[in-house]
Amino acid sequence: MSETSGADLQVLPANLSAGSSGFEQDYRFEGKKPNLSGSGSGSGSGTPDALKIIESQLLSTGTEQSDNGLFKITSKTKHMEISPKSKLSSPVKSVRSGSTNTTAKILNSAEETKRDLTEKISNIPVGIDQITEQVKKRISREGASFTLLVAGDRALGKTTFLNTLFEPESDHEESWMEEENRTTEFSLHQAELVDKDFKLKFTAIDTPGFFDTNNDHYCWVPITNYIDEQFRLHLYQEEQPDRKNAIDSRVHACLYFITPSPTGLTASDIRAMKELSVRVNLIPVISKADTFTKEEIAKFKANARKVMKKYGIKICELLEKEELDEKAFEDIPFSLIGADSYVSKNDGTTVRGRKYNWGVAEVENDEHCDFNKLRSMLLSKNTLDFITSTELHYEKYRNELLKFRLNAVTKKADADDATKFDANGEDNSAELNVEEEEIEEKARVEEELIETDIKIKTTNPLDCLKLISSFSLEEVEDYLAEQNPTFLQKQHLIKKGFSGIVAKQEKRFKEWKSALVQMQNEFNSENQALRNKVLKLQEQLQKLESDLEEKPQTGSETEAKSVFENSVRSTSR
Ligand SMILES: Nc1nc2c(ncn2[C@@H]2O[C@H](COP(=O)(O)OP(=O)(O)OP(=O)(O)O)[C@@H](O)[C@H]2O)c(=O)[nH]1
Ligand SMILES: [Mg+2]
Repeated sequence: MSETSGADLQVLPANLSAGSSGFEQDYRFEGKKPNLSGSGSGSGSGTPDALKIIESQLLSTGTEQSDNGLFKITSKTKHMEISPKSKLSSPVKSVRSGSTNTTAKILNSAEETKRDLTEKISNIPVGIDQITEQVKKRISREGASFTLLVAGDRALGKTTFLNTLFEPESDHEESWMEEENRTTEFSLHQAELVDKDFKLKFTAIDTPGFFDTNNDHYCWVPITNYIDEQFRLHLYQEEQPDRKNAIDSRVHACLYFITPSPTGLTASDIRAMKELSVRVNLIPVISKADTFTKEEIAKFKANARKVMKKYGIKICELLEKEELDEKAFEDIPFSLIGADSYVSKNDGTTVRGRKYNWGVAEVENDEHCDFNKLRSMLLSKNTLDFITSTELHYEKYRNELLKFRLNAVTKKADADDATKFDANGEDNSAELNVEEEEIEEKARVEEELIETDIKIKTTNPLDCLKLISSFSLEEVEDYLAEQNPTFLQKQHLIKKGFSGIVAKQEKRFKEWKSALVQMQNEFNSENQALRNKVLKLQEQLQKLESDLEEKPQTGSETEAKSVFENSVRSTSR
């Protein structure tokens, strides 16, 4: 992964403000100007106070804005009447050492004091309502940061969408087949949006199409790894003594580009969205909506929603809990048309869109696609909801990771105790060797560590912390690397390949062994035949010798005998 400024979104000096009037004038961009102006005819058009809405979201919890611009405190905020109570703290403390009578007296007087103070304070303009003003100021000072990631298969218009959102004019011909237009690595593009005194640091992350990951089954892994890594990074940063320079790179929303296939969602789409939806606010979008008719899009959407429900794919799962306007989700998956250039319509007006013989497919026309709805959801209406719900996703991840570390230590300690001493209490650690079954068992135990609820022996936070720290970060990283699905798949393939080689060699060995046995049998039978021949000859020789001993030998007979003996010897050899 690398961080690039990107050809599309080059960074401009901050003093180069974009636009010349109204909303545009109020924005200053570091990077290309985001397309927030809503110049089209859709519902998102004319959203000059896009960031104001974010600001109001930041302040919306239990507050509302009054006419004079100050913030009233609702019943929720009023609950913060803490000054009278805090003044009571010292009498309450003395109750512990005093008698029952004294306690009753103190409590009565405390009640009276509280009543008096409440009466007084409600008549004095203390200015508690100014807290909201303080919050507003703080948020204005600190701003907010929002990170959006785009994912999906190759050539679905991910980069074009980001360009459309940030509005750079395309300077290249449409030639996506050419290598240079393909996104081959994760690239981060940043822009600072400034609306009056509110700042939003917007980060867009472009990712390579799944086709380029060369692994159809686990196409989603690079994306989920990236999201998890940012959570871990945040967790590690939180543990640092100095967090001043900590960078929050967590992903707040993921736009998933669904393949516009006439047969509906593909298997890769389903697998990828299922994995993404448990980690991040997932917003599925149908790319290249201009390749469908209106009816087809409606049908595609309905079908996609049905399939997602069937497979348990939650759209912005945690965002849904934020008491949102239900309508916000009605159009999901949003249909999108991407175009990084302007075209002229028959009436002479220029719009961002794609020109065809039959007319123009407009990006910012609600009749043509949901670009405006998506933009307003991301950059104005729900920005803060995305940010706050990401905290919940992070909390879930953090909880699981810390629990895992804690449990791993507990289990490791138990396992050490169990394996180090056998039933007789004898140390057998020298005999331990890593067998394949053991590896499988290890994987099973590790799986269990995550899934089962932890039986932590201690509830003391300090002890917990000590235990967690004893499972080193290296061990965590090693474990996570080992659990990476692509790693497991590779491991499985290697194991399978290895087993194949072993089986092949075993077969060859068996064949070779049986051939050897056969050769040995043949040799033995040949040997036996020769031995029989020798025995026969020896018998003949003995017979001849006994015959010779009976009658005197002539010279030629002696010669014949020695020739015969020699031949017998050479045969037996
Ligand atoms: N018809 C149509 N074409 C589109 C649309 N959006 C993008 N395209 C075209 O599709 C091609 C691929 O667009 P990209 O934006 O490069 O797609 P990508 O998803 O970033 O591709 P990778 O980086 O390779 O994964 C380009 O030729 C775009 O002009 C759209 O909404 N409709
Ligand atoms: Mg791309």
